[in-house]
Amino acid sequence: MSDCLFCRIVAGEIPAEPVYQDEDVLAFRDINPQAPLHVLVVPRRHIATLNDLTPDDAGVVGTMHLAAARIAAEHGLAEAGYRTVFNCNEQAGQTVFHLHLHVLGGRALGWPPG
Ligand code: D5M
Repeated sequence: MSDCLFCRIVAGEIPAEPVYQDEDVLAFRDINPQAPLHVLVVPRRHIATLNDLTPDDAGVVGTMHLAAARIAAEHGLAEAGYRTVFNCNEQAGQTVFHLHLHVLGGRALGWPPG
């Protein structure tokens, strides 16, 4: 989708700071970090929200989580802990409608989220 921000990052049309990539996903630093580590893991293929997943997407969603754990470990956070978050639609605060998994860590994170 040419008008999707994260599709354009995946295509290299908009710069981002990549931290991991494979054939199915790209991970890059959030432009407005909420923690010392704040990375977004996105599928290369456009999927708007969690509601739009189909059983065929189970593999890529698994890959997104494996990437998150790998990124956290590479940043020394496996033992200390970190958080992964999908925001889905307006009340959860989703602002970019291309599925993305937030990976947050490097500080104590409050619960419940606001
Ligand atoms: O999260 C959307 C996230 O996307 C939010 O944390 C900011 C981030 N964002 C927006 N534009 C960019 C660019 N250009 N690079 C990196 N990160 C970006 P949501 O869950 O939809 O609220």
